[in-house]
Amino acid sequence: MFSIQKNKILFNFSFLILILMISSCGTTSLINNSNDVQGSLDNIIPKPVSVIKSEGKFIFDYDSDIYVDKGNPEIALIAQYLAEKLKPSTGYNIFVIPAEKIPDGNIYLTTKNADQSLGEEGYEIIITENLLTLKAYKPAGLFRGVQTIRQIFSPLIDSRSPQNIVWEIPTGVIRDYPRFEWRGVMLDVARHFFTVEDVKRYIDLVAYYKINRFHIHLADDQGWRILINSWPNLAVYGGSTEVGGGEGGYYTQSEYAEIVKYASERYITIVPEIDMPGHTNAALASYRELNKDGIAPPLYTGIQVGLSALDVRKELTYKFIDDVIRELAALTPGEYIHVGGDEAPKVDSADYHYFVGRVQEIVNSHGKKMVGWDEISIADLAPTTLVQHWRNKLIKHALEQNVKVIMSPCSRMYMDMKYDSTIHLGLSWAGYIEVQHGYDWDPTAFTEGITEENIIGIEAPLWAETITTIDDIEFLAFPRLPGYAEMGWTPASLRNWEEYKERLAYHSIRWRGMDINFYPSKQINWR
Ligand code: TNX
Repeated sequence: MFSIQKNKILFNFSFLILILMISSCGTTSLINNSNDVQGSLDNIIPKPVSVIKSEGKFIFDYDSDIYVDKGNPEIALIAQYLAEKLKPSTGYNIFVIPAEKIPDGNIYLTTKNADQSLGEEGYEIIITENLLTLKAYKPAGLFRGVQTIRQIFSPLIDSRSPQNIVWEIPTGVIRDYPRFEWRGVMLDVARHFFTVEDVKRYIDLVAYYKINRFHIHLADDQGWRILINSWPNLAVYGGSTEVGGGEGGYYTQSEYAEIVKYASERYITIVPEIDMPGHTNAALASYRELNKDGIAPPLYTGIQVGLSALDVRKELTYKFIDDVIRELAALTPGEYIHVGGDEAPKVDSADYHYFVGRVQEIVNSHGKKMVGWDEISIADLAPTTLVQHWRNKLIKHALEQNVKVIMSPCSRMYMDMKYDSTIHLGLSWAGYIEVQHGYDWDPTAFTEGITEENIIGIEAPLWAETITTIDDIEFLAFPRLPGYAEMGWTPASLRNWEEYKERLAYHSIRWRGMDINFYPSKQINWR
């Protein structure tokens, strides 16, 4: 312990000189107004359930560390994540120290004596002049609380180079927990392929806003993106292109496992989707025996929908689905597998009904619960099945069956819709979605018949017909995504556009620090 502290002093001494040398350039480029450097309890997104401010200040300085409960490696990992987030901008060497007695001047993460009513993801932050304590009943709650800690520091905390400021935070108490259990984003890696690094970056960015589900759309007409050992051509051939004819790509099973692990370290559950019976051209092109007429179609690189369908009356189709779901289920610790089910005009309704029933049985037989888009509502659904609601028509059949709904209405939540007509990226078939239009509504007052108790949560999809890089992902997700995250987390009574847009404005300082390519909407007075 002594040598650690000594190293730290040496390290910080040299760092101090470095900071003095570069301090003037670091800070000024990120902020336009010197007041914006302050730490604050006022600009947290999603807005917490309760924030009580008091008069004092807690200072995190060069000899501050992060303390954790002894004998709890899971908490130590969460603390390490926080330390890594705080190191670049503070320039401090921050240690994670398990201990029973916590010295003043530090951050302390604990599950001891936590209030059970905080639930799986709730947390409390108690900031005194001496200590910043984050308490949660479960580690997931600590992880969510860590995002709040990041956000109550000066917005300069998110920059990647040392900033020469005093890292002070106002004292107070925050008590917080989510409104909905499911707070998701979806990324389409089928229309264009995104690398493991891109996906991890997006996961890390959404974690900042307390998102806890990452739905990954792994197969569509234009590409199959996950290697299935029992049907290797799906990925090797079916993954060899993308919209516009680029080279596409796919994840090996170990790459997929790496994504799952990266997400789980952020308390985010991966929900994989294999879309069927429509949206299956890549599979049909890879195995001619899956086609009704036994003839494989060519690969497809356009953006039309509704062109393909599995042969739902052929037994081999179900052998194929069983193999795919079995391999995917084995790689996926989360409870849910998404089977798409959208836009299958080539399958008549009797056949479609039969198909969804068979697929649901297969998913359940591998120990998973099924999710599908609105269209699956017309089939007989198991009580554990979820329907993802993207447009109006069919959801009433799901409500009659009492299954839970994930809200993703396209006219408000599709992040692939353009902000307005001037935007080069995105589509507009469901309308334009400016930042306010995305934020200023409530999921329980949107579709007739859907009330709070029907809803398990919300999810913001990002389809990838027009996007090809992580910069593009960021441009469509920011600044809309934080608004959806707040809709999923914060009680409806605390959400208000006029107040939200001020908080959002401050986050642009954070985004510049993190190098996020965001859309500078004119609806917001950016900082
Ligand atoms: C509709 S939403 C689709 C997708 C497209 C998207 C483009 C849904 C279930 N199906 O196949 O990519 O529109 O916005």
